Amino acid sequence: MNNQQQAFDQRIEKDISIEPKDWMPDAYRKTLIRQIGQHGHSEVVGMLPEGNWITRAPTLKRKAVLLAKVQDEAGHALYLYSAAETLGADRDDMMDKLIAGRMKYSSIFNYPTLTWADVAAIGWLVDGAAIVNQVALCRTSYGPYARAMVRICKEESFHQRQGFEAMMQLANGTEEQKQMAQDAVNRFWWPALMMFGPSDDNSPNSAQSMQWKIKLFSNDALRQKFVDNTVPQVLQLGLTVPDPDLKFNEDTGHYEFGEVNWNEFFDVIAGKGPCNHERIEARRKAWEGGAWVRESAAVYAKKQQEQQQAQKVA
Ligand code: FAQ
Repeated sequence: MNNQQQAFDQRIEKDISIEPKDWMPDAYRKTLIRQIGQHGHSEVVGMLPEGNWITRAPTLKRKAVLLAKVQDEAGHALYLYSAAETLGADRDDMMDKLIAGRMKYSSIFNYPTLTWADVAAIGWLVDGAAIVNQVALCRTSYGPYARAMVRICKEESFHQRQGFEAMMQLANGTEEQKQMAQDAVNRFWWPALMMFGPSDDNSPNSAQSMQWKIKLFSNDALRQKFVDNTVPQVLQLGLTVPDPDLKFNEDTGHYEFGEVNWNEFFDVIAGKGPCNHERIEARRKAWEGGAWVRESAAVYAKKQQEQQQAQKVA
């Protein structure tokens, strides 16, 4: 084993973060670019299902909150793409791969938001699941990713709370509103559980990512944590979890739950979910339509640089 590899292994062992200029194995770099890039894409594509409701939010207050939330998600993508760039990734290349279907984004954003209650469910359940995963990533071994996560988690917890509050209002509203809330839970419960990825015995990247401390907990461990956190919230709202096998195990202190529909999960990540085509099409249009903005910004930045250099010479 060479000295560089040894130094890297020791840092991982001692929980000392790996920084952009440190030597790292190529496969570690590649795994991080894959995960951070996909995470960034999830934030960007994740703006679409909720963004769809900005013009139809039921009150001015809800509209303002939703606008802020959707903008936060764009900011999260910027932190993440920047973190991926510190590893040598190229943003345009990542975008091209997303649009060509060669880079993934979270399965959850391939489901439609049929009613306002779905927007509340996304805030509460989807951001809730994202937090469980991301709190763990605050201690991930790559420094820029860990630091991005700290900032992102602060905003995600506001998102989760506003979603729960919006859901609470519906659950305590008219019979029709309560039914809307229940329908949204029925639609989003299982897809939220799928966000944690395939089960541990079917997760090809987990073993190596855990050895490198990119992932600190397994997919199943985080899924269990989410279920344990969230079932009491569903019950508090007076709603039910759409899982006939759900039961609390007094001995373990955990909820036992039914089998996720893994066929559905693998279909969705293979591009065959209800909204995959629509989501990628929306991203393609935005990327192509925004080309002139990127070109203008690049020309402006170059001019600024030239001016600064000219001032230095003078
Ligand atoms: N969807 O071997 P594993 C958010 C893929 S942020 C799609 O277990 P890994 C904020 C996986 O990439 C949500 N694909 O993989 C928000 C791999 O494929 P590949 C995003 C999935 O990486 C809220 C293959 O399956 N969060 O929601 C999914 O070790 C509201 C085998 O899987 C993150 O990205 C999935 N659910 O573990 C925004 C967190 N699961 O690449 C707007 C960071 C797995 O080999 C509104 N990422 N795959 O072709 C992670 O923690 C990990 O990447 C996992 C997957 C846990 C997602």
